[in-house]
Amino acid sequence: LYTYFPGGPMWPPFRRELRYTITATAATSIDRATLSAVFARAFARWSDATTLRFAETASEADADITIGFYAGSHGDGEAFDGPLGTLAHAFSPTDGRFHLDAAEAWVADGETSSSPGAVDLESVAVHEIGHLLGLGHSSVQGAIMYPTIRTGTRKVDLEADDVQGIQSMY
Ligand code: TQI
Ligand code: CA
Ligand code: ZN
Ligand code: ZN
Repeated sequence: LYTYFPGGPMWPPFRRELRYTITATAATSIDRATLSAVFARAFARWSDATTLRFAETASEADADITIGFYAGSHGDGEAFDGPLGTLAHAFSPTDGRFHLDAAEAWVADGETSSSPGAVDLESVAVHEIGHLLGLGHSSVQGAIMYPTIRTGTRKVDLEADDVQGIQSMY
């Protein structure tokens, strides 16, 4: 079953259109257009299941959600750890920070990869967006919010459990 963050934080009902910006891309070799496309697909998984809408904005001042790649310690007390281990983290509503470990071998083309340590960016993005919206981890194996994923695999489709969880909020 799905869970919420302690206290059940969520985006309030008058905020159903959330804007995100992709900043701090210097630490990744993935090009800008590819990043825009991957995150747009990842957000669409959740907007398709809810009344939420997401739009990319170039202006950080306008953004509810800020996405960036960082290596090692990056100022929030949650240092990244190099290849594998922690891949990314996202803060609960309505913080909006979503950070990715620049040291991962991110796969951003939607293909699965057999190279050791490859991590599918879209799969991680779909999971972290669940956290940004207020979901914790699920006990249902196969759910997007289940707390493990095998490296080199792609898991981007919401399961019934993810849909029930998010629809209980939005
Ligand atoms: N990052 C953890 C995660 O997002 C961070 C974390 C640990 C966390 N405990 C938490 C976040 C409790 C919220 C609540 O789960 S991670 C996966 C998965 C990670 C893990 O880098 O380990 C994915 C990031 F689920 F596959 F294991 C993305 Cl998809
Ligand atoms: Ca890492
Ligand atoms: Zn961080
Ligand atoms: Zn998680």
